[in-house]
Amino acid sequence: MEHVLITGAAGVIGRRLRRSLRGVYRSIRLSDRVAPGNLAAGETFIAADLADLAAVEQAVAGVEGIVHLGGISGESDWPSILESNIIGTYNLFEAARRQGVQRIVFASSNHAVGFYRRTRRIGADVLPRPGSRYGVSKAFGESLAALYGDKYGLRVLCLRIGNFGDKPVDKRRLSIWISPDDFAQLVRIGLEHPALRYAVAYGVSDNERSWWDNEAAYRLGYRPQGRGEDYLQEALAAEAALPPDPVGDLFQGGSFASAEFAGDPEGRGG
Ligand code: 15L
Repeated sequence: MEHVLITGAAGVIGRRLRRSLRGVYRSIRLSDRVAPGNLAAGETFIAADLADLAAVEQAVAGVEGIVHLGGISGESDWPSILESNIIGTYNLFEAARRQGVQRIVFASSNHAVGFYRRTRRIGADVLPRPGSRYGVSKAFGESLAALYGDKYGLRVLCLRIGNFGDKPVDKRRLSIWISPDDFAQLVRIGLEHPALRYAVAYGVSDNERSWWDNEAAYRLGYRPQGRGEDYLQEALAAEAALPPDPVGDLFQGGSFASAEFAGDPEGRGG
């Protein structure tokens, strides 16, 4: 693995990942709609709108691996999700197939399973239970990844990312937080692990309160170093300042699941 493309490189995760991967691969191509101002040695930039298949094909040409972070990273209206996360993700996989790219790390999200209850401990093999239109688009991406893996032989790791950042910022994030270093470790597994074909794993650090059985990642050698509980007091203090969200508190997806929620939560969710 020498030539890698990061889509959505100007976003929060993309900016940190660039730092983590510096010097790891010979060349890193960045794509987004806007250029980052500070290209490092070994980095190049190509503008690409994910909705434009021809532009995406140009962006992926010549790389062996892609980290697909591009698209909308939160809830939005359906036309926007459709364009960026459904059509955009299709374009990315189809362009990769046409250009002979070997591997894709797909940034899925915990919101693909956001309507599981917090009382459940779930593995990566549960049925999708999205808590938002955004979550539906991530479940779609995981299905597309399976199709391109099984039919065309792409090697794909789908990461159901929890919450990426330096530390967990509230109570829910104590369960789902992932550190930038642990995330980079998972990305490298996706780009390099010789036995990887198609897998779904959780993008989460070693959190005591995790709701997820991340055996799929451990089997691939993932050894997370971050521990959400190290930030317990700060996270609980931040939680105290948040408005109450009794429905969100029931479900793993939190406010993504409770937004627009109609009716009684009794008997709802997985
Ligand atoms: C996500 O998928 C989002 O991209 C991120 O912004 C956070 O909101 C995160 O989930 C979360 O669940 O905290």
